[in-house]
Amino acid sequence: MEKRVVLHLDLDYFFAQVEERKNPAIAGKPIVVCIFTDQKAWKGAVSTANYVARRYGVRSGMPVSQAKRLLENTDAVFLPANHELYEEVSFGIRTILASYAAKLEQASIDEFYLELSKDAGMEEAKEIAIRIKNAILEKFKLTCSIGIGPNKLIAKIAAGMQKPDGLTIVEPDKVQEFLDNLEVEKIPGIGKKTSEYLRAKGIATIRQLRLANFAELAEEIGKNAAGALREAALGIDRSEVKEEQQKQVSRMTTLKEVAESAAELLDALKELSSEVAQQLQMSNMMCKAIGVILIDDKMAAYSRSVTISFPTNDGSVIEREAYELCKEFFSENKKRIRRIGVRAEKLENVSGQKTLGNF
Ligand code: TTP
Ligand code: MG
Ligand code: MG
Repeated sequence: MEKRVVLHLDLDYFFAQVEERKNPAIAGKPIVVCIFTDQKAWKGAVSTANYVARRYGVRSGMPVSQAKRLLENTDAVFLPANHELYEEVSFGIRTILASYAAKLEQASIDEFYLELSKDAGMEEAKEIAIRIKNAILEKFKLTCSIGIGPNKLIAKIAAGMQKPDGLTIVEPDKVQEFLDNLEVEKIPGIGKKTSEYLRAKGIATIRQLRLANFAELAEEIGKNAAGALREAALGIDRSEVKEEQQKQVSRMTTLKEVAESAAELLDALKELSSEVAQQLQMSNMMCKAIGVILIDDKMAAYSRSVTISFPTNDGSVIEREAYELCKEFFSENKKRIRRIGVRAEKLENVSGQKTLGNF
């Protein structure tokens, strides 16, 4: 087996941290980001909460009404999720990470795997991790937690060990020692059912799992599941860091002056569209949809997109569509726009073949 150095990065209380950065006045208060179905009636689910709110027992997925009860008599702030903004930040972070990795895989909106170059040792990996943390802090004022290990499994578990703002490094010859004392629930993907099953058998730690009777496990939960548990308990993970094809190309800029009409955005749109087009041409891609992102002076983000009838990588076509989208936006909204982005979506290779995962 070839020696690898894999780094896993997960942003700390991601949506809530972005909200905190956007509005420093709420920092230090319990912050709950909510997916509301009815905001006035406090209906919906908690998307995430900052660590202050978590101390009161607030968790992702719980009903907003329950979080409200837990935080009664505090100065808690409940905010609706602003997905566009989180996507934009996520994309920016991805761009930073790309420059540090031989291979980069985005596992979720706030989670990434990086495979470092083959001859990078653990010391170098540590330096890279520190540089990445600083770059994200400097550019986005966000903290993250990083784990480094010889494979994805170990890197991911390590990243969760010292949240927030953690950095945990597991040397290849320390893997078993690292795993043995952990509870079985630390293995990613172990659901409630498996956890209950193992605990009922007296298997609570990874050491106990490693020493368990696997023939018996295989009999009871199937060969595949038991085999997967055994490999995890031994710290074995052969899966590769999968570099997906690009799904979108986008460029953003901060305006010199606040814009309140599409006409005021024309220069910026021209430049951004031309940059997006160049990037598409360089990667031998066409787009079948074009989007704009508009961010106002209160940091609220809005996006609009349109599917076009034939694929393009022509800057003037992108610019025209983006301009129409901005006109449409201003006809419906009176906002003061500070940042603008142009995005090419639904990418396909020039040969006409769809790139994987676009649809
Ligand atoms: P996570 O990385 O699981 O959580 P987190 O970043 O908020 O906190 P942690 O410091 O523990 O990493 O998820 C990333 C984002 O995904 C999170 O900020 C909000 C969103 N999310 C949901 O909307 N619903 C959910 O149930 C979960 C788990 C996450
Ligand atoms: Mg996170
Ligand atoms: Mg995550």
